[in-house]
Amino acid sequence: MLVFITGATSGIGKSTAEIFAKNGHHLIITGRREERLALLKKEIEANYNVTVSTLCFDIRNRQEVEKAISSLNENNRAIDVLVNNAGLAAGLAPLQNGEVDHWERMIDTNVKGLLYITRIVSNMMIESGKGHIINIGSIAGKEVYANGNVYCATKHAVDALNRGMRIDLLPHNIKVSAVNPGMVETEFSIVRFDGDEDRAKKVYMGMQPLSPEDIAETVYWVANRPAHVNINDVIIMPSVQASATNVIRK
Ligand code: NDP
Ligand code: 8X3
Repeated sequence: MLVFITGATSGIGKSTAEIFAKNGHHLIITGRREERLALLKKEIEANYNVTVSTLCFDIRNRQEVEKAISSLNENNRAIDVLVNNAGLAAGLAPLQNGEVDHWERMIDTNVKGLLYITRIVSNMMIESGKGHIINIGSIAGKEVYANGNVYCATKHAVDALNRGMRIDLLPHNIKVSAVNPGMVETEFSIVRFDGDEDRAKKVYMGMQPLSPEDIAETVYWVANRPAHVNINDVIIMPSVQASATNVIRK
């Protein structure tokens, strides 16, 4: 298979790239941090018998997205699986105090960026007559929590788009699935708190969060069901987390 993963420079996207490569699948990996993309390509190609293409772009910039994907050569155009993973939370504040810049960053990345990619790649899949899109949503797309307002809204949008694109792409033999995690320890909270690593650490204090590998294994499993089976939606949580805000800590 040829697997296109957005946001593969860290966290869930990076682990997803690793598990697909380990199982012999070729990759297209994307992100803004070019050195990390180059390093991951080097590591994967040294360890596994697969090819890795890197595309460095900001998913919020529609022209950059179009230019990057149109640069793919013929061998890299028959994409079997798209993992729409790139995304972020910025800030955790009551709506009335929220920073508009944070809102725009989340909406432009999590919703508009996902749409730009999906518009182009779904048409490539239609041309090849098959495909599978796996959207990384969140528990924040299933419920809302205090101060989560705009991040939750973007992930609710991903949830709606997941269902909408499944209907629209049904006649084209393209499966659409979502994996919605609870707390996963990645760079997510560091990004959310604008680089404040101490505050980010406290998010996972006294509890065992999911690892990015846990999510990658689930994405891999979803992508490898038989042709006649589609997994519509998965919610995956740490065992000590029952909802976005119900967490048992030691
Ligand atoms: P990380 O911060 O570790 O990874 C985020 C990835 O998204 C990076 O590779 C980053 O690449 C990429 N990305 C962010 N903004 C852009 C952009 N503008 N253009 C291109 N790429 C971008 O976080 P996670 O691995 O945790 O997050 C991955 C997904 O999982 C997100 O959609 C997140 O909402 C979701 N999620 C995370 C949970 C968690 O608790 N961690 C729980 C539920 C869902 P770069 O910076 O190089 O551009
Ligand atoms: C990330 C999970 O609960 O921090 O999507 O919003 S949460």
